[in-house]
This record gives sequence, structure tokens and C-alpha cells, in this order.
Amino acid sequence: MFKLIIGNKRLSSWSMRPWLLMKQLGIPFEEEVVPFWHPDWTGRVRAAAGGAPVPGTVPILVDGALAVGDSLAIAETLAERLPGAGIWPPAPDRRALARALCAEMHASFAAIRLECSFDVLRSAQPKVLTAAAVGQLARADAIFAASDTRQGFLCGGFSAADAFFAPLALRTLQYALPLSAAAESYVRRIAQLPAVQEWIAAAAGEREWPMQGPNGRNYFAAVITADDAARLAQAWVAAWNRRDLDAVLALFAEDAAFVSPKAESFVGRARVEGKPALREYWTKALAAIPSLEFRFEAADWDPARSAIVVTYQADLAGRRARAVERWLVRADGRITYGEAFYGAAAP
Ligand SMILES: N[C@@H](CCC(=O)N[C@@H](CS)C(=O)NCC(=O)O)C(=O)O
Repeated sequence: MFKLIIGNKRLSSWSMRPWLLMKQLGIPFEEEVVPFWHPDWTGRVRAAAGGAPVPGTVPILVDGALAVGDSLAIAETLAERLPGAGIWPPAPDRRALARALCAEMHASFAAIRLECSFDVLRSAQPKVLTAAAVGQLARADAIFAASDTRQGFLCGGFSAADAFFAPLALRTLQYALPLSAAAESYVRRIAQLPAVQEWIAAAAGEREWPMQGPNGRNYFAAVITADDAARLAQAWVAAWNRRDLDAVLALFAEDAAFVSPKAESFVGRARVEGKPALREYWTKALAAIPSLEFRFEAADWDPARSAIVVTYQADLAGRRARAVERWLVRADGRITYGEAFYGAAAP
């Protein structure tokens, strides 16, 4: 039985290619997910590959004593092992085209890959592309649109070429990139493949390695992106500016703990545990502060620690200072532990 070692489904486009190829063609395999940013990521990848000297990247195909790194080499190895499985199209000209397309995917489209980093849980959030990426999108459009005359797939029936382009096709949905009608219909066909749907559903349920918070509670680290971290921080700033305590508290786990020198003056202790106590602290704080305005500056996401560091400007009844909060974020996207740090008063 083959084993495929992959990264997080939410984020790993290279892992998706051979996974999708094998699933869609009905090739049985077991998978092992090695979550990105694990403190011993490379060690875990190598261990999953039975200690073979593989590159420190995923995917890796393991077949008995053999471990093959690199998606293109995996496709070739599968085609060799399973000649009738349909990895490459049977007709020589289509097969040559499929190989050329896979090689092109492997070596090109750098700008669009960099600017639209793969995130299967992102949906239709537009992004302005550089001229280089726009040029690459036009090339992808032409490749996708040609599927019209080839049974709806890039080289006839579903083959490695479609698996290799699937992550780029999905990026056009994630970033609402404009395509021709023919290219769009190809993207829709790929997005609706059962194997693609299965990958996306699994991505939504991903959990990272277990961690222990300073509140003594165990939780799973979050699989989020820097964009998610910025959105969470901006929602927090907006909720405070509306003085909407329910919205602030909704961002925290039920058993969250929070540490702040200000809590001491409002509730008599710097460390506040659990939502009811947090509500009491922040209700008292809001009642004592006639005007409050926060301005978001930055949110730095540290995936290895599942931590967001938010920098903002606080204007509390005319007293202005920059401040920082550090939050630990659980797999469900809620803050399990927060700590506040305050800068000098601005003139
Ligand atoms: N050329 C490789 C690229 C693999 C690759 O870059 N994989 C990414 C995940 S999508 C990775 O393992 N990144 C981890 C790292 O570079 O440390 C392939 O086609 O398989």
C-alpha cells in the first residue's frame, strides 16, 4: 500500500497534487499529515518517510522501502508502477501535452503562486495582482479554456495535468480572479470533483499539535493564515470602538484567561479567568472610560506558537499610547489566553 506524506490540507498546494491524482483515479493509499510549523517538522517528515534521506518538503510518496520526494517524480513513479491507472493519457500526443503542462506548472507561475498563496478555506476575496501575475493568469486561462475541446479536462480524461493545475484553478476562486467563460467552466468542473470536495472538507476540520496554555488548559494550535490573524485583530478593534462587549467576548474561548496590569485596578487582580470574569472586568473598564478609540496598526501571526501579536494605538479619554496584546489562538479560532502590554503615553 502506498503512503503519501503531506502538509496541512488548508495550505499545501504541492501536497494536493498527488493526493488528488491518486484519489480521483481510485489508487488506494494511506496518508500521513505532518502539520507545518511543528517545532520538529523536518524530523517528523523524515520519520514518516522511514528515515529515508528525502528533501525537507512535502509531498513524499512511500512505497515499501522507497521514498520519493517531489510531486513530479511521484507522478512518474506512480505511472511506472501502475501503467493502466491513467496518470498520463494513453494517446502519445496528449501524453506529451500532459507532461509539458505538468513541467510548466512545476517550473512556472511563480508570481501568481506567491501573490495568491494557496488557502482552500478562502472564498472569493479579491486581490490586485502585479503585471507578472496577470500575465501568468492569462496563460492559465488559455490552458483551462482549451479543455473545452478535450472532454472537459486538460488532455482528455482526468490526468496528472489536471491534478497539477487544480490548485491554480482553486486559487482563481479563492482570490476571485477574472477568467474567460470557458476557463471558468473548467475551474467549476475541477472544484466539483468529489476528491477536491473531500480535500476541502478535511481542511476545514484540521487540528494542529496539542499545546498547553499558560492558563493550564490543553488546546490544539490553530491552522490559520496571516490574513485571518489580521481580520481577527481588526474585528477586536472594531468591537471595542463600538463598545460592543458581546462582540469582544465572542472572540474569546469560554475558559480564556487574560492578564493585564489594568485588570488589577478594576477587579483587584491582574489575571482574569473565564468569560464571566472577563465580562465583569471589561464592563467596569468601559463604565470608567467615557471615550475610547483604538486604531489597528499590525497583527503578527506566529504559527509555531499559535500566537497573534496585535499592535494598536489606544486613545482612552484623551490619553494616547501605543499598546500590544499577545493572544494564543485555539483550533476553533478563539483566543484562549491574552496578555496586554502598554507603551509610554504619547505627547
Ligand atoms: N518541488 C516540490 C515542492 C514541494 C514544496 O515546496 N512543498 C511545500 C509545501 S506546499 C513544503 O514542503 N514546504 C516546506 C518547506 O519548504 O520547508 C514538489 O513538487 O513536490
